[in-house]
Amino acid sequence: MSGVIYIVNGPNLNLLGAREPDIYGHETLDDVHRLCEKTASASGLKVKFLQSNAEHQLIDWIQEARKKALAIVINPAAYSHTSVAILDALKSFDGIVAEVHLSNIHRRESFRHRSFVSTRADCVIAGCGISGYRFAIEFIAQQHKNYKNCAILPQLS
Ligand code: DHK
Repeated sequence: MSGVIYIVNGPNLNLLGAREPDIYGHETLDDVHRLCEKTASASGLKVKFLQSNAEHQLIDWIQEARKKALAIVINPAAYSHTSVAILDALKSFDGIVAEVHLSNIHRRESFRHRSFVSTRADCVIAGCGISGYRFAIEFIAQQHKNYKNCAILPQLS
């Protein structure tokens, strides 16, 4: 399944549009899904769009991506700031990792300033709202084009 990007969304993002819209905006997770599909297809790529409130489920999807995806776009939501387990799962993934936060976590409470995931991410986008997902996919498409023949890319099944 080459050309697939896993889009992994963490806890409470299922409430996007209804939850603290002054911080996270009025668009829903379905809007994000549509935006991701559209952006990826413009570069001949596909997405597998996922959301869970459970840390173990996010880890299982990241592990699944090891054999199935060329890249992961992840918004770990609150797990960004707490989860060494998600960081470790991402470290087992050889493809491109793009970290997205809808809000600018650096302008918010200090406990949001550190993200464990950032130490593995190839790019980090924060504060751009749902456009952050578009930028992440465009980054991946560009990297994929540049490094298509590079030996460090994972073997895709
Ligand atoms: C989403 C969340 O749910 C928060 O826990 C993070 C992130 C920020 C976001 O901006 O997308 O702190």
